[in-house]
Amino acid sequence: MKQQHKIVVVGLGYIGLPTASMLATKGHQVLGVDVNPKAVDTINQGKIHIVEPDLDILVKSAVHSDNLKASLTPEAADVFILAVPTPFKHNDDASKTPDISYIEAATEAICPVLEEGNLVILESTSPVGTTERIRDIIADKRSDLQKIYVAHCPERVLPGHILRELVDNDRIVGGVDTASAEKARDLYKSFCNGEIVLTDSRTAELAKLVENSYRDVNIAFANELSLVTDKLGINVWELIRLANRHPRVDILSPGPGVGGHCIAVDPWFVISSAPELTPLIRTAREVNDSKPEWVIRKVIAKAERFKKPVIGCLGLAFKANIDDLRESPALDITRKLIASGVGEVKACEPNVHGDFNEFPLYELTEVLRDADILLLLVDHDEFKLIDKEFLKEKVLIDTRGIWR
Ligand code: SAJ
Repeated sequence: MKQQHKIVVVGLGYIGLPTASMLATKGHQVLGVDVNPKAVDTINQGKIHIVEPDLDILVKSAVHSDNLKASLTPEAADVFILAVPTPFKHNDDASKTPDISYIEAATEAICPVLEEGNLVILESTSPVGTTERIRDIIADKRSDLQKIYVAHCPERVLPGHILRELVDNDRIVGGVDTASAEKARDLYKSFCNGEIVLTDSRTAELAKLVENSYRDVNIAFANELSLVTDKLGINVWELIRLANRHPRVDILSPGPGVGGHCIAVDPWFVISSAPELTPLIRTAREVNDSKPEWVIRKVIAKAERFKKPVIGCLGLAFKANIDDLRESPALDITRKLIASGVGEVKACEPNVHGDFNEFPLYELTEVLRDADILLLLVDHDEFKLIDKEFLKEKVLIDTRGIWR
């Protein structure tokens, strides 16, 4: 029979909640801990406070099985999983230094309930050395304990596909020692079908950061190409499609910029650990961060021929078919176009209902009817299905290449 554990998951966000629910449905006794009383209440009712396909069903079944409960404070357990945010130190901090204070606070919060032989796993994306920092905090606060196992198992799931990727992706497990990595591997085996690969904690931390930096650098290459092709009057999508026919070329897609809470953030954790050695990663960040301004300039140039054009902004989310507006270049561009007064902006975001009240949102049909300029910002399925008849006689700026 498989060993069932008592597990505390600290942080019930996009990673912690799916992981907690998955472990609970595999028979472990899971206590989810969060500082947000509203999230705790919602989960205890078997409901969810974030949007992710099928997560509602998983949480409901986990709570109804009595294997998942949520609380504001941790209790004694066999395993502790930390899945709390790692933002920048200050939002306006030009040096973009990672802030691991949530991880330190979560570690301190579990210290009083730790028992001999417990396993502590860090899932949050973290700068190199954070897992060792957790080990050191515990050693300092609980010098009475002989052995606590500590490992890093970075999450690698794609928003919108979290539940599938949680089960199917390979996992990297990095221990502060071999025994810690092996213990963590045995836990992940209970729900992960992917291969579980063991390493040390520092390599695991950097591997996660490097995965997202790799993607950022490759998107920056595509975004840079989109500027060059624009200048030369060449269609970037056609160009990439042709170049990608080479067996060893696989260029990603340009867009209005890079959003979300991972790809636009994690490269800075690599840069801040070795600023003098990372000009490529830094430049890629700068290329991607400058793309929204380029799009805005494009719209303003097109608007010149009108008196007061209606500018239809299609999509606000940071990528297709989700409702997540965090660090979204589409939202940033729309906001700045409204502030610029260059025209009347009518924005449409089919995945956002109710809670958004920063500016009015319009139905797609109304935007298509009224817009002089149509700015496609997100490749949502709804926009791919627009009848080409509606696009005739409009000025089109398609940042995602879906109307080519
Ligand atoms: N984007 C482009 N062009 C592309 C691909 C993406 O402009 O060709 C843009 C998207 O529109 C979006 C941003 O990049 O604004 C990021 O989107 P994404 O789909 O590349 O990634 P995320 O942020 O949703 O999730 C990433 C994933 N990392 C990798 O694919 C290496 C995911 O596996 C990680 O778990 C997640 O970051 C995370 O939490 O770190």
